[in-house]
Amino acid sequence: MNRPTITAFQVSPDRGRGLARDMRVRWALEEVGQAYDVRLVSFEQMKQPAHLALHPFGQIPTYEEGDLALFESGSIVLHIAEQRAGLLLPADSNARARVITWMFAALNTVEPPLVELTAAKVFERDQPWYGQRLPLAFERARKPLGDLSRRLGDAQWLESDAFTAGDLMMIGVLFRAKGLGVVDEYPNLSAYVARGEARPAFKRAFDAQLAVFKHSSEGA
Ligand SMILES: N[C@@H](CCC(=O)N[C@@H](CS)C(=O)NCC(=O)O)C(=O)O
Repeated sequence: MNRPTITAFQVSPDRGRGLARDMRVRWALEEVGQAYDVRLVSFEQMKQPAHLALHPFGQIPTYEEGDLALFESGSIVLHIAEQRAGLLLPADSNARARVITWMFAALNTVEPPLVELTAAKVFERDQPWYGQRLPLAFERARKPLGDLSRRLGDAQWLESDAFTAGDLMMIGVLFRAKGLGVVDEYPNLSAYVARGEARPAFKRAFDAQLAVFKHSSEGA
């Protein structure tokens, strides 16, 4: 693999709490032991043609490696996992398909209502219908979380005894939602997230994104 370059916020609105989606890409790179470079972009730069050529929706993260340019954290993590077979994706093709299924479940089933709940709590607070909307948003987030909690049960990881890209993506999604006060209604999910956070690769990724924020705020 050529050394990749990813993009991240120049000044992350989360103040280095690891909530921006470059975190899961950094984590995957750390898990497979791939060194990488980071290009920091401002909100203004993200909407300029140069960045839009890489990311049609004007967001981070992006991923460049030789001739390849990717956007979407799920696609990027899958690509990284595929480059180093056996580390984040099992060799057996059925097991691999199951892991990829969990990646889709994380991004397609679990994350959307959590993003909606975040939007409700953060951006809709001043709306006259906020009081009615909030409980609905909580209920919608609880449905997939409750189902996931039942499925995970007492298991360490989703598919087998080994941590996979499915866990990385699911924990990446749940980790972002920790502050919403809904994931912690499910103690086994909180413990699952904590197991992910305890991984040395997670810590290295977290520290790297925090260092960017500290550096940017020192310069401000
Ligand atoms: N589905 C995309 C979502 C990317 C996304 O929402 N990125 C956020 C940061 S976490 C962003 O760039 N926000 C700035 C903006 O939309 O202007 C992914 O998973 O990569």
